[in-house]
Amino acid sequence: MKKISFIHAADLHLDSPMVGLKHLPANIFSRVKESTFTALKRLTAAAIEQQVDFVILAGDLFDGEDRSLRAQSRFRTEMFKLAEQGIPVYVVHGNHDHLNGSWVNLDMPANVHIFNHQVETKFLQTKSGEKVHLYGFSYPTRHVFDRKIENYQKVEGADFHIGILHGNESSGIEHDNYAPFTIKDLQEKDFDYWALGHIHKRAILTENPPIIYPGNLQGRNKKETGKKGFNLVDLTEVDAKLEFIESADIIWTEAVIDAANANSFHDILHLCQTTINSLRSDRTGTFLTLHLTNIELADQREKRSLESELLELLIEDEKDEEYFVWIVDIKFTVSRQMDKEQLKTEGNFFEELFETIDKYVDVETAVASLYEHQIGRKYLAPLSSVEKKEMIEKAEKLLIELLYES
Ligand SMILES: [Mn+2]
Repeated sequence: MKKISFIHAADLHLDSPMVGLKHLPANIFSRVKESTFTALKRLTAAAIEQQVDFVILAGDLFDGEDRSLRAQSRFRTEMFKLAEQGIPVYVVHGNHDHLNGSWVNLDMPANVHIFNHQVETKFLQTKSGEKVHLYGFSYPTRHVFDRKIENYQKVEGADFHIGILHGNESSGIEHDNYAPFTIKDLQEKDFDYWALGHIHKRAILTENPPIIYPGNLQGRNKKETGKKGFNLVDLTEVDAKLEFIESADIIWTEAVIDAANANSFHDILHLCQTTINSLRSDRTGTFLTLHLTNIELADQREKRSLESELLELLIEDEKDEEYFVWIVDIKFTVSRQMDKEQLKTEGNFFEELFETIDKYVDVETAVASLYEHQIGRKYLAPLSSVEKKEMIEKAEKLLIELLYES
């Protein structure tokens, strides 16, 4: 049976500046600066270990349109390793490393095949004789809003057809709508695999055929949480086998600690330490955003120590850890009751606000537009008094949070 194996990765963002991480100890800072390259090395090592037929990089290889020399040079070194093994690499450039940027060029070895700015087909015959057509294009400029998908046409004469596309699935509204497409568009092309890039969160849009966002190789900020890596793919004429391989050297994560039962600074410190140790990985560093909620410390001095000293204590022992859990951000929310008492002392406005809320009974009017909506009312049961009370409490909590932020 005909069979190919390859690695599909995207959004390497090599040499990403990792903004907002200035105050790290030197050794952790250099780990971060190095992390996108470490991830790439893990990819090439896996390609060699698995002896894949080829590698696909689906856009945003370089973080900046100037493609720093450091990034190009490191990339080139890794590509030479694959060249020595006879493993070709298929590259499209995306919105970050579009072709209109200006950079000092380092030539890549001949195993690196870069798609030009119009959709084109590249032909590969693998070592075992399978014929593959790869389709793709590189971004000519940063902003590509055209439906490039219309230019992808299956060309007969191959055993496998693989589309490479750096772009946005149209229903996704969180991201720049570059080279938009729908799942149906891709399915209609009758390809065997769609190697997507652009969205940094890993996603399998469909399994048959596989339409895949592998996510980025290394998270770059606190929004890019969780495991990061690439796909090892085995395709046969009848099915596809996907294996996700982790490549990130540092994982971003967040945790919420409910401190409602903590009666002292020491209790809270202990809670945090327990959480930190439970999050420690034995293979990567961890960057943690910590939310401490429902804090009810009555002692003002203990409360001040939370804001001024807790973080220092928690990170002290992490400086020399290879598998550190480093808190990059810590947020405190005091319990609602404490909050109200505190706020009341801050001004008449709050006292009046809470009085108004306590007297508020007319929930029906507030939700009238829902209950009068011709479709909505079919599905809605009348509100119980418990539900009404909950709604008022939630509204109050929301108000307090919004007022606190401002
Ligand atoms: Mn990207």
